[in-house]
Amino acid sequence: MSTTWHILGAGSLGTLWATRLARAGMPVRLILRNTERLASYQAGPGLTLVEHGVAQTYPVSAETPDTPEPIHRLLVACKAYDAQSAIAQLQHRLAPHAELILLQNGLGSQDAVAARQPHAHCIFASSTEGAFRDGEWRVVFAGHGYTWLGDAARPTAPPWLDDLLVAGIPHEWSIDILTRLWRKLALNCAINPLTVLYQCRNGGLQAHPCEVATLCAELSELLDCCGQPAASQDLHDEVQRVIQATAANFSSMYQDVANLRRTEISYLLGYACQAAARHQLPVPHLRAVQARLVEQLVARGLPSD
Ligand code: NAD
Ligand code: KPL
Repeated sequence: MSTTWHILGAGSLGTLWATRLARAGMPVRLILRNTERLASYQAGPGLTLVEHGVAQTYPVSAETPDTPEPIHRLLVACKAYDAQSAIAQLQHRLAPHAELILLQNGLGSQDAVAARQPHAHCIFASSTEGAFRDGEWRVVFAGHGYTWLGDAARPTAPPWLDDLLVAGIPHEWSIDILTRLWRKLALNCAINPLTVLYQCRNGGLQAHPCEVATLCAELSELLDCCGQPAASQDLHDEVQRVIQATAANFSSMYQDVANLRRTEISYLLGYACQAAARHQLPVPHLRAVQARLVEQLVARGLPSD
């Protein structure tokens, strides 16, 4: 019997993973916040995945953090700002050397988790898949993509990647996962905040080429300073390509703000500005964008961290 996939966070990405793993016959258990959420879930037929317009429901098992069984493999699918406290709730259940697969975007939350869980085996992930919830316990698979997984401390791929293969989850083991996470952070820092400030789709940034170029120049210098030269290579070109390729889309940060949801600013622009401060690198444009973004968030009554 293969190891159970415990999934912490039954939101967009957590449901996308849970349904595909369950569909492939893997043992999956969702960990919901409390008995109220568990009762709400158990009152329905399970988790629904909408793919290519077709909805399929899977009766995935669920539990609360208080369930006594030990956890050997935990897919952490919470937002970056919730990851650490959500895992801490499960501290007593984590088996020695449990595997924690961290799906959070940006940087900062992964190190915070790893520092609190020195005996766990933390695997970092960076995903270009896209999903959103269109109802309670329902998720729409909106953008097919790839998930890179890696462990900066261990270059060897774990055998359970076969589960992902069987489940049809496109993935690759990456020996330079930090480079991937930094690169994605830089792309997100160059695009997402400006889409909030200009209230536009990604393509709207084509009207602000100088601002995009200046942010890319500062981000490239920062990546070099942080020992990430591969992540800084041709950053501006890639940012322009992404803006063009996703011109009709609203960035994830734009969508969070539009839906009055907390953003992951601290793990993107906040992390970049803190890293620059550590290296005494002046990044005046990144800081100015951060300040303008914080102002916008506060004006809308959203947390600024
Ligand atoms: P989400 O808000 O849809 O889901 C997070 C879930 O975690 C929510 O259901 C929330 O209730 C749950 N949660 C929070 N604290 C919890 C706790 N203590 N116990 C149990 N559940 C808890 O978020 P998402 O869109 O799935 O994003 C998750 C992460 O993946 C983010 O870092 C995001 O940036 C990243 N990501 C998302 C996508 C996407 O398309 N949605 C794509 C790439 C990366
Ligand atoms: O990842 C993105 C997001 O919206 O979060 C893109 C499309 C790359 C824009 O930064």
